[in-house]
Amino acid sequence: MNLENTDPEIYSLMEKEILRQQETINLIASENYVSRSVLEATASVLTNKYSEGYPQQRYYQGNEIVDATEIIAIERAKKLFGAEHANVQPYSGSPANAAVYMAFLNPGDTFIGFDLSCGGHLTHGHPVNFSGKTYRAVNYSVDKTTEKIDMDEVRRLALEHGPKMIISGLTAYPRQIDFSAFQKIADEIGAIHFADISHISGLIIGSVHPSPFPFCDVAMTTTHKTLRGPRGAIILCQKKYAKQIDRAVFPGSQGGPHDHITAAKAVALKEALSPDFKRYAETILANAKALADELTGRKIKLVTGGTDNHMVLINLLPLGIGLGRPAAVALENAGIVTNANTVPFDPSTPFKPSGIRIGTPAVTTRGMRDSEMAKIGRWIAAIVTDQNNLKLQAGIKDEVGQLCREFPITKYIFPPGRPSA
Ligand code: DSN
Repeated sequence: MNLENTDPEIYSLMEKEILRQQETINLIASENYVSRSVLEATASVLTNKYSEGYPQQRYYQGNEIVDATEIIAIERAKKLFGAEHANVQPYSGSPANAAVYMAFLNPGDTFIGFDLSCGGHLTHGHPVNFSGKTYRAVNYSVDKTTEKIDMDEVRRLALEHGPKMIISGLTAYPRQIDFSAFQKIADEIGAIHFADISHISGLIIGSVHPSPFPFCDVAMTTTHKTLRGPRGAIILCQKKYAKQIDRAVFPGSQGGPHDHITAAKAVALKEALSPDFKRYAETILANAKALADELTGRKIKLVTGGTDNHMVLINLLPLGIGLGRPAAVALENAGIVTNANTVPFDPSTPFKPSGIRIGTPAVTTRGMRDSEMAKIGRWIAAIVTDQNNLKLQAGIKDEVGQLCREFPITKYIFPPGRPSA
């Protein structure tokens, strides 16, 4: 590697990161390990190009190869999701959501989105975010007893506020989204239905979660979560909205697309079109259920009592308020990487939340299955119920190291021959 010679400081940090990823169990619900092919495209010479505009309509010369690459990515995205139009240029989820809002709303217009503290995203109308500052955001939450999205509340808010847009989508919610129920409400009031499928697009592709297509007006997915591609996003919409979406992305909110990432998106989309990907999605789900069963069997309280997607939310309130972060730190001490998360109606703050979010996309890519989920569930239960026990954390860290050696990330990411980190 040339980097080793030209910038040993950065090179050595990257080597350390390989080691960190190899030696820890990644349960961050929004992360994954991309394939070597996706990494290769990400690190390609396409990073050298500027290509404002769209295929055959660029503002710079020299875009023959970029055009061909982007067209392949667009066609694969449309085929994969059954969408009429795809824009593959968004840099990531937040800019993509900003473009969708710009396409359909004017500043001050009302939209309805899922409350952050109950499982929605920051860009679904939180007051500190551009979405809550630019538009009039009304948030729906979950039912206090079931902790599931309360569609009656969504309808009531829709009728009361007459939003121009209704967002269905999640970032920390362990149950299926009923896209057809959202559609019915949007149709009733003549609103745009925008499905933010970032977390679950891989599950939708694998047919283990209902799809919002073909009926929703517009959908957005990041490409680096269950979809297992590079960091970025894609907007999918009905043909009648193609122009306004494209104009909202460029020139509305972005400049030149990241062409190396477009190529990597195309590569990931091809991988997702393979039959193997369906098995991958099925296994993500089976692993999440196995993890949830192990935790509930050990008397750990889960938001909604379980899962039917790729994530599990642990509610630590029975142990105390605001214990999410110390629990996440204790787990990391043992080599298990998670994130602290709010639980519905959390009496604490998002910075000191009372839960932990875990997910199975990355461990599934790594090859782990039921029996590994049982082990991991046992370790998590032991650590979160005894958070100050450093000896316990050290003991589990050894076992985690052993498990990680049995499932080297190098097997998936790097070519045979590269020594395990
Ligand atoms: N940060 C992402 C997640 O972890 O869900 C959402 O943008």
